[in-house]
Amino acid sequence: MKKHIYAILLLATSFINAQEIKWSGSRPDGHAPIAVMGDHTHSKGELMFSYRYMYMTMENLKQGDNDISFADALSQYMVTPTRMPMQMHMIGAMYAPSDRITLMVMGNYISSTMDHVTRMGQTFSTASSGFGDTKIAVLYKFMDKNKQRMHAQIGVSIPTGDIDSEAITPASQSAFNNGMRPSPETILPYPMQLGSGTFDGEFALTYLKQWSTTSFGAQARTTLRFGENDNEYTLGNRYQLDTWYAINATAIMSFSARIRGLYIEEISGMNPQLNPMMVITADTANSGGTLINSGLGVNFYAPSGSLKNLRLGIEFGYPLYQDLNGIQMKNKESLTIGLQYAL
Ligand SMILES: [Cu+2]
Repeated sequence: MKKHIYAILLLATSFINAQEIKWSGSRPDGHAPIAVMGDHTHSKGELMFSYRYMYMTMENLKQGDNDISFADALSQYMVTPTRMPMQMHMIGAMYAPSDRITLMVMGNYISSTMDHVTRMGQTFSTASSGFGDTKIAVLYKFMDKNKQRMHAQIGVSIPTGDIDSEAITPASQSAFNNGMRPSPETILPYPMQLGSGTFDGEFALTYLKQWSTTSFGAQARTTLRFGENDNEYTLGNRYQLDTWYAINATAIMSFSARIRGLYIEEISGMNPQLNPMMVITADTANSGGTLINSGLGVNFYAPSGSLKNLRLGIEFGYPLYQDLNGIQMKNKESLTIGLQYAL
């Protein structure tokens, strides 16, 4: 009898130990700061839905890493943008057919406006909105021990976003009035288009580590564009490295700090409908660069009760460094708010 109790106790302790040394998603920092995508995998049979709202804004100009004035830009171009706020709604779903494999799909709706000033001092705005590119991906978890996890992502971005968004500008309106154009609308420059127009590969590698009340994560991610789109250009490849650190303040709330390094290549080719002398954003030399962004966030997680497995993440982003090719608008603050619900 004594022997049996001994055996049961031994089994129980080893079970508890095994539980303790595994990484756990059931804590506020079990998900990365909300602006990080594809940061976690799921256990077999789990289904998760997510909604993210993202607000980003760009304002004023930079040439390389120096601030420049609108007058400087207007000595080379007819028009310069002054401000571009962008909003994005992202709907995603994740499903794990096994403990190792999680499938992911994400769609988004984008709306942007761009304010401009012309060499003559006239101001005007353009806007575009619609569905962006659709992303599908497979996450493969290949390490899960000592409170560490690693997974790889292989994904593809399907070009469902419009690359022919149009708007009326003072120049296109006057050309139309003079009978030089069939319509007063003209195609918008590269940053105002909603998709890449190409099938893009998205690959990522994520490392996660937990301690009793804190955690660390790192993710390397790249977007590689394949081929040329119907408008004869290809957006630049993206290379991104995120690292973050989080502290669980309570069982339902964690705080996080994140740093992202981002390298974006220049657009190759050019849309023949765009005149690169007209506006900064229509010149492909003014695309791509190196950026370092920071993020401060908070995650809320309901471990039990009627809201069990519901998460809310909020992250405020702030650029620390930007070295942009040619002349481009400066990246400013961003805000990401997301809800995630697992079944
Ligand atoms: Cu998920």
